[in-house]
Amino acid sequence: MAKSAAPDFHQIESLGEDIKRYVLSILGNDLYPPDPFRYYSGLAYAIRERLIKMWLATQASYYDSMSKRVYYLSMEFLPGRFLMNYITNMGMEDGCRQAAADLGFGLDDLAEEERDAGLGNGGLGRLASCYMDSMATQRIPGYGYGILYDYGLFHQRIVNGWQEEEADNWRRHGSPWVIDRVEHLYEVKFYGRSEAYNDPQGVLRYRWAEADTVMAMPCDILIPGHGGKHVTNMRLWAAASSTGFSLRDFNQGDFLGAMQSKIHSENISKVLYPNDEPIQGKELRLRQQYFLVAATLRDIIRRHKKSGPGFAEFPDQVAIQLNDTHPTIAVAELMRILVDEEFLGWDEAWDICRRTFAYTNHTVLPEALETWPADLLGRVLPRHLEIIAEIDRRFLLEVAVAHPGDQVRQNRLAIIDPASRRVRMAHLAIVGSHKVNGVARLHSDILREKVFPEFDALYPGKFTNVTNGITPRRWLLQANPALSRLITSRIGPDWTTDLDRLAELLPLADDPDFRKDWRAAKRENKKRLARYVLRKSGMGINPDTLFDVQVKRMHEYKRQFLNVLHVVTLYNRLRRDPALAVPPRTVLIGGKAAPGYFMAKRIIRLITAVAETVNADDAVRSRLRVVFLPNYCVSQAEKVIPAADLSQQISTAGMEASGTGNMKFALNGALTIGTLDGANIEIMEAVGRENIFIFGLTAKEVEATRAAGYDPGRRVAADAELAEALDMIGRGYFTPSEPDLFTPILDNLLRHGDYYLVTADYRACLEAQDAVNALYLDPEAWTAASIRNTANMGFFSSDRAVLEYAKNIWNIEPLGE
Ligand code: 26R
Repeated sequence: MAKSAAPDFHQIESLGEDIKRYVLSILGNDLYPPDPFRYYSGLAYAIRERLIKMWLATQASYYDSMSKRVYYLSMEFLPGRFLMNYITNMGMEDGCRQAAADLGFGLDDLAEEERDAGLGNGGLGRLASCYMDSMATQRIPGYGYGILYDYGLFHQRIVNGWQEEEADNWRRHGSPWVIDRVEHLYEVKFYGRSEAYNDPQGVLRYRWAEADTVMAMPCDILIPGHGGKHVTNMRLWAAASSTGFSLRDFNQGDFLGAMQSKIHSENISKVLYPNDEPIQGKELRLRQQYFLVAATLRDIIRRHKKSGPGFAEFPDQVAIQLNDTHPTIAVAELMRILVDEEFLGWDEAWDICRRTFAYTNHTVLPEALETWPADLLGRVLPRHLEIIAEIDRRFLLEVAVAHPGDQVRQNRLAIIDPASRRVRMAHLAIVGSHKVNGVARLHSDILREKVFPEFDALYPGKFTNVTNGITPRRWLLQANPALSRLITSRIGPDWTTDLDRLAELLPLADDPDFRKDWRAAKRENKKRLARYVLRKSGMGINPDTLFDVQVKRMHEYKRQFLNVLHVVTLYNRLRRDPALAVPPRTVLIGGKAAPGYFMAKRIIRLITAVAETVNADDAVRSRLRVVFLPNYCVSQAEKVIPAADLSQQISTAGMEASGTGNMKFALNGALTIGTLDGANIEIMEAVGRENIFIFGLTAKEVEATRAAGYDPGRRVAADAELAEALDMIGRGYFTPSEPDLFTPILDNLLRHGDYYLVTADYRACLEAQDAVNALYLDPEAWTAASIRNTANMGFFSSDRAVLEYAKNIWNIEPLGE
């Protein structure tokens, strides 16, 4: 059975005919004139058909092996485009190229027709998608579970220098990758009340009465592993009204009123919340979270029951990973099902729960730790609030045993904060799981030592670390064909599933011919990006300049502002000394700001303003250019990252949990300029201190600096270049018609204590940039360092990461061949 997915599923010969058939029959379109979008869709359906056959074989092998499975619960997935990923993972690239050419198209042009699936905000969602790829490739039996939002993350446009948001109606022109399973609907309840009753034996029980119901429809997206031997399923739920509309209201003549409840239900999967900071008390968000959890647990339990064993064996068959606290209501939901519906005793149910769940934390920003007002939670999910209160009561008894009489500690650890009456989702997740992990070593240390030390003391061994990883298939093999070809020509193809093999490139760093080829690959990628920038923004950039890139969500802690201060300083230096011995530079910055994040939007405006001024200044034109890349997303990252020389990873130390962009850049041979934060530390250890530009305060120093009462004013007064740059921004040098535009940014820095310590790290950042310039002026040395970066990135494969989860957290063995 394991040999089920043999290559004959791929059926390359009939591909061209299949594409035409799909254009005609499924899409109902003429073959002429040959429209690229139609042919992209035709190709997609042809691939989909082949994939479904493989998937059915994979499912059969799961059932045969009776293996334990992992369920990765996430409110966000960020897969990007599918077509090329399917094609490369299934080994169909040559066949597809030929078929496309026979129809008069380039395969890459067809691939450009696809819209990104942007069902996530950033790092957390993209990580989930990398893990799907690795689970499929490493044959770890599992599923991703999430929500099929009608609208993904908004599309960003830049209008007069400002961000504007546009709805991302990503499925408008069809989505060949989504398989609607209309026949498998579940009911999900909301509202109503919890009702006590006596069962026939006279035992007191509870049930959920007078609830509203919403239907959850599963939609599957198949994820093929590399080599095409295994396919993982990502099941995303779409909401549908349970009744269509209320017939009673309709009969009484209230048509709109009748439609109202239908709309209310279907709103649940309407839109992804575009925030990467707290969503305060939004009922719809809570309903989304419960919708995901309730439908998913029903599906898991259905599958468990079908396979035979009872609930005592549940944790031996099922591992559930909570991707941040967003799906944590699952702890209460599983308890509800086991106690209220399956009639297990509390202690037995609780034991099952804890052995089933594990929780990954992705942020230490205090404002991002999720809490829900108990009132709101109790109104939407009445029985769950009771269950959480009971979990809390029993947990606090445990605390009281460990620390008798320490009421203050009990209040600090309580799941329901007695002062604010808010439910602390992280506490519920910690108490309800057997493992809690951070996503980089520093982050996991901070969780244990600073954020949750009392939980760590209470539950020794529960806290652990799994440093994030990225999939080498999408982020090197697919995104960077030039470099992939070169690597494969020297060390063979096995690095794609065994990334440590890249270390075999190390000796080649000393080979001048290899370095020349390496530079040629980078140059090809830079030209590709230059063409893209020209197409999208009409602006020409020069591939023979240093490409200095910062792409990520806009956030104060990520310090795009520090990047701007470097740009302004470099600008000033070049104006003063046009012969300055620095390499010409193109600074590329991209990222979306949460629509309500005032300061992040101002920083975008500052970047576009600086870009306008610098790019219009003939005195520096050929030495410095600044580009804001609109609408940063996965498909754009695939073009930007392989073209970067320098990767900016400059968050305030202690604040970026891990970062994954940092890994993608280094894997593609960019050198990092960064702080000792998140996974940067581990990247430095891997690539070597001499192949990375590290600067700035450490996490411990950040803490001490803040504790000592940092005074940005003194720092600015002592640094003429810093003072000059701030002065220019503050006085409207870059926006003469609106001189006060950036006062709020400056106030944050100079009047409100510079919480993110931009001024504290400024000088160190500039010195690091001096070192960048010096090395770049020596192309041979730069290239050798670039090769050493790629060669040492094996550890950061998501294959390694999911295998760690499987071994240390899920207790799951990968399936054999
Ligand atoms: C509560 C809710 C509004 C919310 C808060 C924070 C929603 C989303 C977030 C974003 C967080 C959880 C996130 O994306 N964190 C990122 O996770 C990446 C993957 O682990 C890390 O690499 C990255 O450092 C971290 O910021």
